[in-house]
Amino acid sequence: MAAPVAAALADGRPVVALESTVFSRLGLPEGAGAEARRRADAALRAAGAVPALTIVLDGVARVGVDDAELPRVLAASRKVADRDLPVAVAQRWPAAATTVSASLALAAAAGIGVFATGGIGGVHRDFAATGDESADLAALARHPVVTVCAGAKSFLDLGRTLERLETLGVPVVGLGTDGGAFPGFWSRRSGGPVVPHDVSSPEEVVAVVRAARVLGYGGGVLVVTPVPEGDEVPFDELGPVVDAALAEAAAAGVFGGAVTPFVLGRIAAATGGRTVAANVALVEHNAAVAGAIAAALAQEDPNGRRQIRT
Ligand code: PSU
Ligand code: MN
Repeated sequence: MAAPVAAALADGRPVVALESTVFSRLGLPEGAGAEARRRADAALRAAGAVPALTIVLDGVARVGVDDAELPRVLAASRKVADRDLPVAVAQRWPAAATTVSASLALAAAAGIGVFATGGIGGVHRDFAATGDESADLAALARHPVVTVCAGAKSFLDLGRTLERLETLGVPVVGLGTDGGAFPGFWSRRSGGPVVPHDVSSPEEVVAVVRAARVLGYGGGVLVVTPVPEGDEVPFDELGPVVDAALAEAAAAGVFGGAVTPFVLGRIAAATGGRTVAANVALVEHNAAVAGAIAAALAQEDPNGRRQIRT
């Protein structure tokens, strides 16, 4: 664990974990990843929270990196989900970017109660044929961490993703949603699915977390908040672009963990980079929201991290 993260946790000050896949070439084009990381970092610090970026470097699972190590984070070309972590460590992988599921595992192990990402993985549209469902969903249910995201990526089956979260028992709350619409990652709405519950403030998220603990629920809470209005790419416009990208992935025989990076890249190219700008803006916004939640948690209890874990 990085020294500033350990010190903040020991003092009960707010800490927010970040994944690294979204900032790496697997999530965003070069330059945009660096900008997203910088803006997320600044948003967290403005909220009074210490950022804890997770990654595997030289076979060590890291929670928090220093600036000198950032180029290695951004250049990581391999991604690790939670089940890959033991292999990455045992085989001493040089640089492996964490997904949401791996980040949640590391955040929980470190005692960090809040995590920010862009969009979570979910149930893929071709699930019936491939069985492809992101490990992110099970990890959300397993670890006692609040995850802040802009929904799930809209090339997924969002209805089924929400159904799985219900089955897994993960509370899902919307903050600042567009009339209760489930956010569509690059878009504020996603054309149908609604968020199970809305909350009105970070403090209300903390109240949900506290109630969950009192009721004996040991898993995570998912907070969905839409991309800021001026930064979205409207859902109607994205529909055909997403369909074409998925068809290309199928035609190219892309499968497994390679699907998400491939499809993200095709959609970025087809929108002339507008989804990239939206992605950077929503990551920054999610970090600001996560920072506010972590600050509210720490204020409620000087040992905020323990409060969410017990
Ligand atoms: N959100 C983004 N960009 C990304 C991802 C999320 O804005 O690249 C990554 C996350 O790391 C997420 C992963 O956990 O995609 C899901 O991949 P898969 O579908 O293979 O589980
Ligand atoms: Mn998958």
